[in-house]
Amino acid sequence: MYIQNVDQLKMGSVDLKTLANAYPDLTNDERQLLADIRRRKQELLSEINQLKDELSEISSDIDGMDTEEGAKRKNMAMAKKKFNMDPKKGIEFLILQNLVKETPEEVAQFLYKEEGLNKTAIGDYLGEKKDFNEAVLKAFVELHDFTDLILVQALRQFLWSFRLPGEAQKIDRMMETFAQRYCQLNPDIFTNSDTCYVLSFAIIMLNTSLHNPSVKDKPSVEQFINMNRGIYAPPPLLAHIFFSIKTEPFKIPEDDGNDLMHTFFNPDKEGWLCKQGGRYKSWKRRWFILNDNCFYYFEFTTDKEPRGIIPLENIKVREITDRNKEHCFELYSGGNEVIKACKTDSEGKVVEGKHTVYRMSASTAEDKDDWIKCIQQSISHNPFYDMLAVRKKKAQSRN
Ligand code: 4IP
Repeated sequence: MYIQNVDQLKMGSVDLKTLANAYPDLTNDERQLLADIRRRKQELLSEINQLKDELSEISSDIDGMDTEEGAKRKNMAMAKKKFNMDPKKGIEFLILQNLVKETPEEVAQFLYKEEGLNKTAIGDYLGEKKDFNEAVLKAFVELHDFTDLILVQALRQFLWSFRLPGEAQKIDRMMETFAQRYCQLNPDIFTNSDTCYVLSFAIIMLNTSLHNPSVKDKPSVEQFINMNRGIYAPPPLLAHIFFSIKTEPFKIPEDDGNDLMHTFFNPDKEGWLCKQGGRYKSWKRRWFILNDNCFYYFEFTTDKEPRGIIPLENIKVREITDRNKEHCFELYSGGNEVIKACKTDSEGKVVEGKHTVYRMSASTAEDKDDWIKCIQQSISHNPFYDMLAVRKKKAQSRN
């Protein structure tokens, strides 16, 4: 019998006597060597088995981790999908699944950093008038670093991270948060955040005027500076802004038609018109500026102070024929009462106007039509202009 016990051999625990019986032809040294080899083999086998156990333990850990990660990834994809359909539900799901903590900072991080979120949904969520959403908006704006950026660059960055919602109140809150953050990081540029706010809108409107094909009269840099002289922004800064927007329009997130360009379509206009006097019906050539629901007239284009201001509240405009002048239109108030307006008299005192109608004559029929169109657009109620007018007043009173 060569092998008495197979198991013994397999285990390598055979002694020399057993080997002598199994292999009578081998010398003692050879048997010793064989025994050593078998012992070593057994040691290696047990080491291999130990390693196998360790490996299977690690791989079951990895499997566990994989499923946890996988589930997390799946939930995150689901949260994004939900968010894009209904931002409020998406955030609730995210918190419920422990994907973010219920803090404004964590939610803001999610909105700012996660890919695949719909920018309209982000804008809607940030614009919501609830304490938590407002805190998220603040945290979201704080994730942007506007330090040492000129206002246009900061706006470019800001307006690219979400889509401004169409509602005036929402836009107001968002732009206010933006302006405060910008001024906090760049304290030496504006005297107050209302000025920064108003200028931000002027920039958005300039972008529309310069790049919207439906705006025919593109403003020049001088006109842009003139239009914003009430804002207290230095002309070199305004010029820099003008050329930055002219060479590179704002890139705004995908739109559904109700876009920023439409919302802020700029009906402002300026140019020469002849104006008939109130009591004495003489005609005077005046430089007119239509801006923010107000009609201003100046003797010269370079004058700092207007000769007269006609607020367009409760005012209507119509085409009219005049015996002495061509291409006429007039502003009227409906009743036969005096239109509320103010003017500077010959002694430089500000007095009330005395017109029941303001009759003007343009130099061409097209220009007359354009004035009528722009005035009509300006007087039709637009909450954005109300909102801006409030800010402008605030900015001016604080300057
Ligand atoms: C004046 O006529 C001018 O037309 C004034 O216009 C006008 O003031 C005066 O209206 C009118 O009497 P004369 O210059 O011939 O005297 P402007 O101020 O542009 O020079 P308005 O109110 O249109 O500014 P009354 O209503 O102030 O008389």
